[in-house]
Amino acid sequence: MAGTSLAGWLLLAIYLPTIHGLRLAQMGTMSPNGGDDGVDFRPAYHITPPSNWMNDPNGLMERDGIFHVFFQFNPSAPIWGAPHWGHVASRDLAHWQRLPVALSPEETYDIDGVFSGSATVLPDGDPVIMYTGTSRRQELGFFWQVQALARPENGSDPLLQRWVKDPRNPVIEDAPPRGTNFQFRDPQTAWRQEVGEELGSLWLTTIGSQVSCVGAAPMYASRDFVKWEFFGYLHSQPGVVPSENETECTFGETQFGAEGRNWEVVCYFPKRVGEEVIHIFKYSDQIRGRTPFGRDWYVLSDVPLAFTNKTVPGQGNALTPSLRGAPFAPAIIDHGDIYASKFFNTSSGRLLWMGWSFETSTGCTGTCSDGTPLTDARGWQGLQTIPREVQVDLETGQLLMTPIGEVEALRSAQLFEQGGMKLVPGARRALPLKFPKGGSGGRQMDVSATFKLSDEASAEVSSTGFKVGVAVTHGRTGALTSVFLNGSLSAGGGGVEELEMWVDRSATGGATSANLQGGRVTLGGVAKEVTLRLLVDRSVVEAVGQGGRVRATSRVYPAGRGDWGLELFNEGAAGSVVAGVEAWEMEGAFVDDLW
Ligand code: DQQ
Repeated sequence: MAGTSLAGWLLLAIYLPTIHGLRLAQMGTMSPNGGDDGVDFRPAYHITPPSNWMNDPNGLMERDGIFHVFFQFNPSAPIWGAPHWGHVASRDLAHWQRLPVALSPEETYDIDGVFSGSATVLPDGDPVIMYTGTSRRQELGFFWQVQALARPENGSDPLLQRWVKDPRNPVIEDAPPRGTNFQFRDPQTAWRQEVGEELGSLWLTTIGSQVSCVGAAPMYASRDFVKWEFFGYLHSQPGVVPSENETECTFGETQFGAEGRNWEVVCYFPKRVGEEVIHIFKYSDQIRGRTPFGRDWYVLSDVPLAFTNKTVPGQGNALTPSLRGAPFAPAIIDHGDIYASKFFNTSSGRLLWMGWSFETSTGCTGTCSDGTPLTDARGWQGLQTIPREVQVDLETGQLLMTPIGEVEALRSAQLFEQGGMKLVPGARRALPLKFPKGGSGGRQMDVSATFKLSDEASAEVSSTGFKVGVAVTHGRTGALTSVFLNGSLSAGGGGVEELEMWVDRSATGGATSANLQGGRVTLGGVAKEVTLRLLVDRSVVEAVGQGGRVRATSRVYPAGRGDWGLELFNEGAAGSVVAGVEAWEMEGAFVDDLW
């Protein structure tokens, strides 16, 4: 296949298992460090694998009032390998039941991995999964990728526990023209679309790809969901020119996407906002040397899709990312340890999002897919975020993404509630949390904090530094994770004009990704108050700032034992703020039976 070095693929195929073999051999002599006892770091209310390795969310759907989350799962080891589809289901998006593996590699076309994919609920109510089947063709050495279908064995089983692969698989074998079957995966939930008078209404899907050495989202069209044909490009990597000579994409570039020249887990969802339709497109890219090396992006557009069927990415893409006449530059979905996330629609028309948060503990590189002695000893890796509600804010031209309201069903004891707490500049205040007996000691918390500018701060006329936040303290060692909002006040007084949110892990210990994760918040006006929401769950802090305008999901591995706590701080020079905080203990999400 053009663009691929055979020696390179072979090297990787041999290299990864060998490395892991060595690590497993070391395990017997290794003892986990403080606090890492295999239980402490496993989140309780986030979806985690029953054991071993988890990565991308797959096949997200609601069917007859049951929500299904499938996920990339290696049942044999706590490292990436021969993906299966694990499965959990829920009736309320808060409590989840673990179900048997839904799809396993067992056919010639998927023998080396049932890679990522999606579910589409057809108009008759029957769901169908489209996934990527991979086989390591001996002569090619690496993962040859084709698309395949699976349907429930028994549509009347509300839990959809058993899945049958379509005998006509693979249903899409041809990568797009000038593409490669080595970079052709993760079909997206299909949508039905009028594509012109001649063709009428078709099913369309889009598949993460590399074409002519650029990241691309080719579309495939079908009338019957079985026969699919290339249908031009939905979108492709902005700012790069497709290569005339595909062999310029050498091994490293093709597999790991140097310069992001390969797109994975692409998603497209149109969303009605008032009278208009906003087109939301998402992709995942990897860039060696970037921290984080994997990242998820979105673009928005108010321009209708225009189908051209062109065969070169970027020359007639259907989607033009543009809002209110201005080009829409790719925006970061989450500044933390997130990759391969997905959007999905509920039957009531809500648009939700969920992402894989990989481990970043000591020794991990990238997404920790080849493990470390520590992750081997823990016996599991990876989690899914709490689903987030997605709204389009047309005023500021961005997505607002907040943890779904349903997660509040997991709140048990209220640990703290108080408003009107004045924090003068330099103040730091530990909150007296009331822990319930038998609870998590602050390791599982839902925290909301509001910081209002006091009159004296609002009256400031200079552009003074503003920095307020919440620190999660991790037991007796003094380790802490700070989440803060900083920026400046408007020159004319009255509020915060510039704002950023950051998760600071420099005093947490144990994470290998950047200590500071966060970024700028687009406010759309001067703000009188700023807000933080933290979902703390043992080794993850999901931080959401300013009503979903900024998100960072950060993994934390504090070594300390003893109760965790919360501290408020005001480190800015901008004047006093008045804080309000509510915090709850969170119950575990897993149940034996949904009824
Ligand atoms: N992981 C899957 C692929 C996908 C990648 C394999 C993203 O299908 O492209 O486990 O993490």
